[in-house]
Amino acid sequence: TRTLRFILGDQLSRSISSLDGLDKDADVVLIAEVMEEALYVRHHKRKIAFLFSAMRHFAEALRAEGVTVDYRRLDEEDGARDFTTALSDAIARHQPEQVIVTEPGEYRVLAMMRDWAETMPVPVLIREDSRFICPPDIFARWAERQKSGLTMEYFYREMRRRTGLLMEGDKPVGGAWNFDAENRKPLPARMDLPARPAFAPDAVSEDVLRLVEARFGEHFGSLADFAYPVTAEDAERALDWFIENALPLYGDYQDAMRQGAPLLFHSNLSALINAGLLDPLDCCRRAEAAFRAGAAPLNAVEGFIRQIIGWREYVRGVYWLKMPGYGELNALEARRELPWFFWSAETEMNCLAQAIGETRDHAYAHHIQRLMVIGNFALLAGLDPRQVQEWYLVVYHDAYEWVEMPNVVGMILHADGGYLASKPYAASGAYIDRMSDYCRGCRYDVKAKAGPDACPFNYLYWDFIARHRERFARNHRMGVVLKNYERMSAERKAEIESDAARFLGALR
Ligand code: FAD
Ligand code: DLZ
Ligand code: SF4
Repeated sequence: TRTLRFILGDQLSRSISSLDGLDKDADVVLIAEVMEEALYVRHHKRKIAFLFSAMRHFAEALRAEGVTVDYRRLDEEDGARDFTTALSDAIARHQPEQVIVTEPGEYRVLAMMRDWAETMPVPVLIREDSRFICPPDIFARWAERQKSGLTMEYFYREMRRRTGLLMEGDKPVGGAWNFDAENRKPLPARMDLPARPAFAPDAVSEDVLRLVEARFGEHFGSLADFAYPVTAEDAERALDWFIENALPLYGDYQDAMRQGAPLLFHSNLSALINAGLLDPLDCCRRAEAAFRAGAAPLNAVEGFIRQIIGWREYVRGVYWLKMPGYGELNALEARRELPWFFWSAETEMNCLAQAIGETRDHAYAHHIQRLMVIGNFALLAGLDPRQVQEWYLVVYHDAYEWVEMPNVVGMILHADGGYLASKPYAASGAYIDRMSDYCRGCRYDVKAKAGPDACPFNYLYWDFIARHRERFARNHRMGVVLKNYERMSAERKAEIESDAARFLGALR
């Protein structure tokens, strides 16, 4: 063997940099199911099943090409405990001259890889992950130039220029960079949603589903009706389906929520992109082509592209810039334990019960559920950032630390003091009522401001503002809200405080 190429579970792309220069006659590709990766947090069953099945299918596809693959299964006799053992076993078996890996999505694993370079008997080369548009050092240089703090929008414009997506020369197509103002419509009650394609499990997936139920049966979540793509071909079909059927209305209803319909017009491609079954830039080019062909409007296509080359790249940049240490931040000194209903979905707050129940059933919730329902609650209730991070890393099938952590620490909890997003995404019940039909089925009254029947978001919002008013006084984007609070009567302020204390005191 000349080169041993180690591919991790979220690097399942034929064009991954660790496969560049592959010599089919001499090299071996190592892929390993290992207990430590399934247990460092107790991932949702669906996430483990998706990854193991995708890994097995990827190995098959490489073999079909004539590549030698050393595939370590979790359930074999001498299965490897962790990445390090899997690699040293494979070095002993294949006696390679060198090992090549692609940089991972987590600082924890990067530290492991750097260790390998020291401790393994052959050189270990770590290559850049070329699936991302903005390498960490370019992001760091951009961030350094931003003298008054980071703004995603400016970063996004750089990425538009860098990729040429939706550009005419150096100008944005349509004369504006951003059409977000058009992308906040509530869903009309009678609006039909497009039926989704299902990807029924094949024999490989059935095997994996049995393995996951047997080994990780106690983990959060359901495996019922598993129908997510696990091959690059099926991922491509899911992308085709999205571009044709959901993209045209993706923009309009991007922020809408409807009970019983977690997907709406969302792509549900995140787990496929993050694991390597789809290329992010390719997804954007496909969306752009639909716009150029007149098959999807600009607000939808721009919105979709912004999520991918804007937000997705931006959060990754912040992650690598701020690690290690980003996960420990707690600017708002939030210390409350995660309530049990995050695992049981049993709460009388209907919006939360729906979003958490869908998360349990599908390992998915769309962005506004994650941000403005669950995230908003975590922020207002002052939940411990470490526990909230772990929850988000466990429950979503697209969750890896590089993307989960900045979304939790920076976007929802403001635990980084406003580094990633200058203003906390806090909202009262009125926002959820406007954007969803959840409140109709809720035991709380979204219109009531105080007392045991009032929507808890209503007083938790003001209690949150009150608790942090000194800090927020320094944030000009919070000026109007603070003024509204200061104008309240002393009785009203006391009522907010006691409603919040009663509610929070009863959380278990
Ligand atoms: P669509 O709405 O169809 O969006 C298209 C694509 O844009 C997504 O597939 C995703 O790749 C990308 N994207 C959109 N928003 C973001 C964002 N804020 N950050 C990064 N990428 C984005 N996304 C993850 O992939 N993994 C996570 O672990 C994750 N954790 C999150 C935690 C919180 C608290 C919040 C608020 C958001 C999180 N997101 C995460 C971002 C976003 O919610 C999901 O990417 C999205 O819901 C996935 O569904 P979709 O593919 O249907 O998205
Ligand atoms: C999430 C995950 C799980 C559950 N299992 C494995 C595994 O057995 N083998 C593997 O290579 N990768 C797995 N992964 C994905 C890794 O955790 C991921 O590659 C690292 O966290 C780096 O992002
Ligand atoms: Fe959620 Fe409040 Fe509406 Fe109930 S009333 S669904 S708690 S926003």
